[in-house]
Amino acid sequence: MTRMNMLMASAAVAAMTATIASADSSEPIVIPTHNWSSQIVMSHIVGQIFETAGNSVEYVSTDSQAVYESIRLGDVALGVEVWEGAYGASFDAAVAKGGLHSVGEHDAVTREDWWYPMWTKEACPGLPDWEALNDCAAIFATPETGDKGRLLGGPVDWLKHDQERVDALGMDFVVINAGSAAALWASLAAAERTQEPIVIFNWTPNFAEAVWPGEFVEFPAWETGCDTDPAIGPNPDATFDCGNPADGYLKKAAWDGMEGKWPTAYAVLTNVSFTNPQIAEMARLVDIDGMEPEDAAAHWLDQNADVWSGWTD
Ligand code: TMO
Repeated sequence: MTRMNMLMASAAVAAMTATIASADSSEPIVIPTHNWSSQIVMSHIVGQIFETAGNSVEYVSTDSQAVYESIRLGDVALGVEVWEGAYGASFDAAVAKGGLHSVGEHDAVTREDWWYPMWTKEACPGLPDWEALNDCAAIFATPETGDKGRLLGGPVDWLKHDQERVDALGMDFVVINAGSAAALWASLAAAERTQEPIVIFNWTPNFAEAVWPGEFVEFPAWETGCDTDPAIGPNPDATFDCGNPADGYLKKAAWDGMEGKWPTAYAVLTNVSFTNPQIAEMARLVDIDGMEPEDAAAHWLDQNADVWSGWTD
């Protein structure tokens, strides 16, 4: 590039930043983060893209169910990972009250459910069928669960209704909630050392599938209303007698006031769409490589300019 061209290019960038800054409010866009790695990294990726467009951004750690009320009220501006299985019900309830809306789905297809690493199948060959799992309940027993099997569930705020499912399907399992996602991976790594059977709550996209090959337990298939209507699912008297959606959505959510206040950032958010491998990579950078989420986000943006540069046009 000649020196003249370079001067012209930087002048164009300065003019563009100025235009954006005047279109959007200078107040920070508040982005909520939750307790699993891909969501935190993705929040920082989206926030750092906003910053390249001249916006200012703040992050606030937020309960992953209560957040939909926070978005609805405009306390936070948006949400980047609305998983159908975990948050579909809270999202829908907030939409019905008014104040937030979907700004489209990611390309990614999601699943969240009971899952086991492959070595578990040797001790319980009828897997992945849930009735076969239940027949093997005793091999999953721990001191905490007596002669019943343990499901190591996620943190309670993910609200997976696992104990309701155990009760609805008459399973010989007890749900123990892990305190954090990191506790799930630590238990899985410990079980791997002794090749002990283990069943945990897991999800995809996630880094774990690359580290520990495994399978989801196949429960009676999810049908809309299984969580609200006892008539749906095999037990006519109970809700939650089914698995989570096997091909769930991953949505983005925005406060209804976001478009008026930060039109440029809002337009970017509508364009954002990540794939399963991209989201698994975000989790891996933190959970395996040990990066801080904001550094992982900067690294990802640096390596994937071709993916996101079009979103800011
Ligand atoms: C919502 N989650 C990905 C933790 O299952």
